[in-house]
Parts: sequence; C-alpha cells; structure tokens
Amino acid sequence: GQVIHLADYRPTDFVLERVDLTFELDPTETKVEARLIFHRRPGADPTAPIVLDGDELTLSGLLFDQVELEASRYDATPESLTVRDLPESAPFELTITTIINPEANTQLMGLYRTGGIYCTQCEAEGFRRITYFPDRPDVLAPFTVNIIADKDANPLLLSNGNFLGGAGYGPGKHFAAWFDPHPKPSYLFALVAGDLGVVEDTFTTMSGREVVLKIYVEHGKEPRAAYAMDALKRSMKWDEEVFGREYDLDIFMIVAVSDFNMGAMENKGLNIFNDKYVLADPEIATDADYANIETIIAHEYFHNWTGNRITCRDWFQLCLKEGLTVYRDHEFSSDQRSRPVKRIAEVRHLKSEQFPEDSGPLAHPVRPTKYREINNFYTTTVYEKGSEVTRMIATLLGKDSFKKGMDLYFDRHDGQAVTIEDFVKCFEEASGRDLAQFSLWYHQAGTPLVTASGSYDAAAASFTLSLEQMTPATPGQPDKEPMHIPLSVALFGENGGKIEPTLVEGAEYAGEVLHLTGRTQTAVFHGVGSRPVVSINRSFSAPINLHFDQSPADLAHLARHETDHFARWQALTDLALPNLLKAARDAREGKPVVCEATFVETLIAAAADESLEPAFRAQALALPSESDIARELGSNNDPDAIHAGRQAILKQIADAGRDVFATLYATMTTSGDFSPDAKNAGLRALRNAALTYLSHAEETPVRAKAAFDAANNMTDLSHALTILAHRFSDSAETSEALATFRDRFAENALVIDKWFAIQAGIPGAKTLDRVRTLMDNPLFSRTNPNRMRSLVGSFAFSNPTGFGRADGEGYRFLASQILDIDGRNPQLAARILTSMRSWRSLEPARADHARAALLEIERAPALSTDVRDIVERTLK
Ligand code: HT7
Ligand code: ZN
Repeated sequence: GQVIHLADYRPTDFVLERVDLTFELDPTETKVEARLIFHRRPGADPTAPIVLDGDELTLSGLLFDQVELEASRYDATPESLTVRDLPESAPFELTITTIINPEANTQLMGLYRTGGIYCTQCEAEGFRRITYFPDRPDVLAPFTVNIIADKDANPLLLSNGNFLGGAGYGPGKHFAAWFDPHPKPSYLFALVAGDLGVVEDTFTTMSGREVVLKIYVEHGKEPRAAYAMDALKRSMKWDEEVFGREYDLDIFMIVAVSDFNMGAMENKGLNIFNDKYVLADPEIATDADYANIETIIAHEYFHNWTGNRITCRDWFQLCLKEGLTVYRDHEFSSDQRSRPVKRIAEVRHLKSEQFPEDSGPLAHPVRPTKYREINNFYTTTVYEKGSEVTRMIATLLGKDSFKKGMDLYFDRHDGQAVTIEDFVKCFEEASGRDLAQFSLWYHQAGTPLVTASGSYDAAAASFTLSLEQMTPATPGQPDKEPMHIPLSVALFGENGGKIEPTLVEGAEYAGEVLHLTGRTQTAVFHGVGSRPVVSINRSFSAPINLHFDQSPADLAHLARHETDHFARWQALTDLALPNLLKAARDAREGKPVVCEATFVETLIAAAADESLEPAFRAQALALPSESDIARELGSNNDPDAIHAGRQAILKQIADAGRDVFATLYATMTTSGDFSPDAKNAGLRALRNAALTYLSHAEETPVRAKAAFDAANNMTDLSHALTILAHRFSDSAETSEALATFRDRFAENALVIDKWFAIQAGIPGAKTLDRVRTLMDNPLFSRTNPNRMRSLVGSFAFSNPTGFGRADGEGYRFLASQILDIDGRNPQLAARILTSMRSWRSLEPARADHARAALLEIERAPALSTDVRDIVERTLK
C-alpha cells in the first residue's frame, strides 16, 4: 500500500469506448470474458503501453483484435496487465479472460456469494477483482453484459441498464443480456444472479415515461419490502419536484442481500442493499429502522444524478457525490418529516461521529489530498461534514441562487467525471459571489472553534457581538487560515419576541445570516431597544464548536422563546452540559452530584409543553450521551465517572419530573393500526423517553417488564428490553425477557442483531464476559458483517464503560477480534478499529492500555493495507 497523491492525477493514455462482458457463473469457477475497445487519447505518448488494474487475478486468455496475443507483448501479474506495441491512434480490442472464485471471496468486494445468490460490490476498487480494467472513476463507457448460469439455481440474471433479452443456453442453463447506454465508471457495475422474490410497482416520470420498479428480497419476505417501495416512489417524485431530476432508464431495481460491508450501493439501475435497509414491518423494525430505510433508499436513488450521471474525476473528489447526496437525502427526510426534529438528529449524529473524527488522529479534510487505502476514506467527514459544507453553500447563496447553481452543475457536467472545483465554480457563477475563502471548508480539517461575547449599550440602543475563530491543528495541517463561516444569528427581547435590528455594522448580515470571515470580527446591531438574548448558529448553520457564555436564565429564555426549534433544543443542551460535566468531575472525586434547578425545571417544562411536537420533546429529554460528555471534557477521561455522574443526573430529573413522566407514559399512546409515520413515531419516542425516566425513578424492573410484555411493535419492545438489560441487567425479569426475545426472533437475523447489540451495550466491566460468551452462541456468525457490527461494533463504539474497563481487557479483546476479522474482511476490520480513535483523551492508565492494544495490532505479521493504515494513523 503506497500513498496516492491528488497532485499526481493524470488522465489515462487510452480512452475506453465500450465494454462487453460475458459471465459464465459458477460458485467456485466463474469465467469472465471482457471485450474492451480502446483508442489512444489524442496527444498521449504514442509508444505508451496500456496498464490495467487487477487484484488477486490470474489471466487465462488474452486476444488482441480477436487474435491470441504473443507472450512478448504483455505482462500479467495478479495486480496488473500491461500490453505493449499498441496502435498509435486506431481503435483496438482487447479480450481478456479471467477465472474467479465467488465462493472464496470473503472480502465482499468484487463478485461474491451471499445467501446462495451471486452479487457484486465494485466501489471503490472491486471491479479489478473481476477482470483487468482501467478501474478508476474517470474512465466511462457504455456496458453490455451477458450472464450465463444454471437455470434452476439462478432464475434471475440481473445487471445494469435495460434488459435486452434472454433465452435457454444448452442443457440446464440460460442467459440474459443487459445494456446500459449511460457511460459509467466500473465502480457502478453490478451483477446479481440467483433465486429471489420480488415486489413490483411502476412510477410515471414528469415527462410521462413509465418506469418499472422492482425490489428483490428473499422468498417469503416480499411484504417487508413495501415500505422501501413507498420510500422509493416518494424519492423519485421529490427529486423531480425539488431538483428537477428525472429517472433515465426503463427499469430501476433494488436487491437486498444479507452480507454487505456498508449500507447500500448505487450501481446504475441496480442498487444493492444491506437487507437491514430494505426489510421492515412493525414486528421487526423500529421507528429508527424505518427512518433509516427511507433515508438510504432516497440516498442511493439520488446518486443516479449526483454520482452516476455526474461522477468523480478521482477518489479524492468522493465528497462531490457523497457530501452532496447526503445533503439531498437530509433535505428529503426534512420535507417528509419534521424539519427541526430531523435537524436535531443530524446534528446529534454529526457531533457524536464526525466531531471526534475531526479532533483525533484520523482527521482529514473533506477533500483529502492523499490516501493509502481509499476504503478508509468513506468517512463521516466526507459524508456528513461534506453535506454540511453543501448546506452552507445553500445558506450563503440563498434558495434561488443555490438552485441556479445546482441547475448549472447538472447542465454543464452531465456525463462527466469532475472535481470539487468544478462544483464550486457553478455556484460562484450562479451567484456572482467569490467562494475562494469558503472553499477552505473542503481543504482544512478540524472543527473551527468560534468564541463569542456580547455587550449591550442601553444608551446607544446597540448590541455588540465580538467573534473570534480558531481551527485547531490536525495531522499534517499545523496552521489554519480563517474560514468563511455563515452564522445564523437572531436577537430576542425580554418578552420573548424577536428584535429586528435597524442596521448591522462590522459584518455582512443578510437574511439573519452573519458572515464571519475574519480571525476576529465585531458586529454592532443598532436599534436594539432592550437587552437582547442572542441566539447564535441557529439551525446549526455552520459545523463549528461555539463557546458563548450564556447564563442559565438566558438559555432557559431561548429554550422557551426561540422560533427556531433546533435552537431551542440547542439551548436545552447547553443548559444540560455544564451539569453533566460537573457531575462527571464530582463523581470522579467521590463528591455528591447535584443538578442546577433552572436546568431541571426548563427540561421538565419542555417535556410537558403540549404546544411542542412529541418528537421534539423526546429529543429534548435525550440528554447528551456519555461519549458527548467525554468529547466536551476533552482529556483525562474516566468512563466510569462520566457514567456515574450522568446516571445521578438522570435520577434527579426522574425524581423531579415523576408526575410529568407518568402522565406522558399514560397519555402518549397511538391509536389504530401501526403507522411508521413521523407523528406516530414521535408519540412512541416521547412515551419511551418517559418510560426511561420512570425506570430511573423506580428501583425495580416491574414497569419495564410490563412494557416489554405489552409491546406490540419493535420500537416499544426493543426499548423496554434495553431498559431491562441496561438498568436491571442482573434481574430475573431481564433474563426472562432476553430469552423470550431470542426464542421469538431466532429465525430473523435483523432482529437477532438487536438482541446482540442490546447486550453488548450493557454498562459495566462484566459485559466483556457476556460478549465473549455471546460469540459462542449458535446464533452468532463471524462472517456476517451485520452480526459482527451488532456485537463487536456495538461493544467498541457504544459501551464506554464496558469497552473502556479500567484493566484494559476491552482494548485487548478488540485487538484480537480485529486481527481475526482482518484475515477475512479487511474493510470491516478497519472500520471497527476506528472505535479506538479517541484513545488519547482517556485518563493515563486506560490510554496506556489502549496504546498497548494498538501496538499489538501494528506488530501483527500479515496486516491488510486497510488495518495497517488505520492503526498507524491512530498511533501517530
Ligand atoms: N457509494 C457507496 C459507498 C461504498 C460502499 C458500499 C458498500 C460496500 C462497500 C462500499 N464502499 C463504498 C454507498 C453510498 O454512499 O451510497
Ligand atoms: Zn452515497
């Protein structure tokens, strides 16, 4: 694994005109014949050979213009095929034959087998595990695909594009041919073959074309694809209405598979999904599962334009498709559900996942300039921070100019492989605004810290807001330039109403957005008749950390009066945090934990406020997590003290609000048939939040067990089981509930994943033994990525006290698991290993244990490039 640099980008010497693939499928010996037509790029070196990528390949045949090529004209290794003495300008054809073994492919990259079917995953560099190819995103061509396979075992033969035809093919076999007219890079190629059930529907596009929609799932699970189909149709409609984008083939297919490294993949016309993000019914799926399905179905569909029609010039530009597409799926879900509640969920996720990445050893710019293993750059920085950067462009430009910029992007670059610079230029041209300083968001890693202070001058009726920005050093970037930060700012008067300033000096301020561009900047708001309460970074207009000392009274004022409900939630969180931080410190020193009255009162008032939507009230009640507290503390973290302090605060809120919680638990009920819509999900969320607090107020598992027994949907059932397991782990009720749940859902892998995850999350040092025991459970599987993530991933990512137990056993356990997983599936191993990214902020004894475990991994003899890259950067 050598380092790849953006600065070394060169176009290919050869242009690929078209691709013809023929697969003769066999579980262990699949024959792949690739006919590739190239011509030398005008202006390229007339003597240059062609060098194609491979990965663990063996060449079993090579024709040049249909004639066997003499051995002196080529070299083949598992990693490359080099062909020399090629025509100076005339097109030529290479016919390459390889034999591959799908059954033995445990990396789940390239062509592999899952649940008895054949499937592919080619992004980022999986196609080179199928045949020798210029496997890079700037090589685009139309593909024809012929699939030949045993007919009984594989009645379905699918690939990208439109179906050309099929027929019998000798005894027991058949074939199908597909043609995708839209030039695409190899990473968007897909093939699926096997025996699956299907749900069918149609969608009529805005220009009146009928598109056939098919979702393929395991036989018998068809009814569970209904919600995904509905989400797909809503996505197609929304993309037409909001972005003016129409679908472009006669058919759109989704296939759900049970072994998959990530969430889903946007292959042209043939999306392949982790079945976790397709299958749902009330009995097996939580409201969170439904919301994820909606988002991911939309995300992959939206890639058809942002990613497929317009793709990336090279993998450094990954955020061009991922950041933009996440922004689009966020907007979609906001339009389908409650915008402020969705925004709260996005920001919670950003802060809990991306902020730690951006402040740790794995920090990198949204548009990196070097990588060793591209699979390790499918990060929350590229995705979620990339989305926030797109959102900031929309905020800076306003709705109309943003739309103009997007339209220009689609018009100008359709069919091309482009860069972030090409993207940003469209918005500069559409708006006339210079985005040079703004573009630093793509290039500088680290979360900017904005420090604010305000002073009010009653005599002058003016309010002065002083701002300072600082972006911390990150690996390879010691010094940072000031960024262009769009801060949504509003002032609120004593009566709760908004104060409209008559004039703002010292900073551009338009549409309530203040443009912070200097390292320090002072904005003076005139015409402010009474002392205002200021709200900064409303709707989280910029992905920053904000230091602004506001009194509990001012925060409580915002929590009651802000018109932006996201900002109300932020105010409640800002009230909670100092209490939680102090609680952790006090718990560490063995002091009693006490909670400020304003905070408790304001929180309970929000919970009881019937003018607020239940989903919002549930979000308000969900306090910052233990990892959030650790992040805010920053260093010398003791997970046990953080846990103890937070538990003590929960108990005080629970005691103080007991009547409110009892009322909410009794009244926030849904009626009629189960519906996964946002309103009903909100009712369940608030009722379950109330149940959580009641379980803190009460000392027995009786209420949670009753809730478990009464539950008629997976949201309520898994919530009750979580309370039982996490609060009352040693009780007879918990053992009984865990056994009941296991027996009831033993046949349903996605639900059993929850059973493993809930147990992996039980706080405390004893959980490691439970995790070890669970690994021997017959329901456990080492080869299924979902199962591995549910047990080992949940333990490492979501159980600070269990994983971070004081003797370091948790870290040593992880090291041994990583080495074991790495032998089969390096991508999965590397991803789970990122759970160690915040090890330096632990207290010294735990940090030493963590470092030792990382060194143990680093010293292992045969590490994959994936794991080596992560472990070395984490230790640096
Ligand atoms: N573009 C896809 C990212 C992806 C992936 C998916 C499955 C397995 C391996 C993968 N490597 C990269 C998914 C997306 O962002 O839409
Ligand atoms: Zn994506």
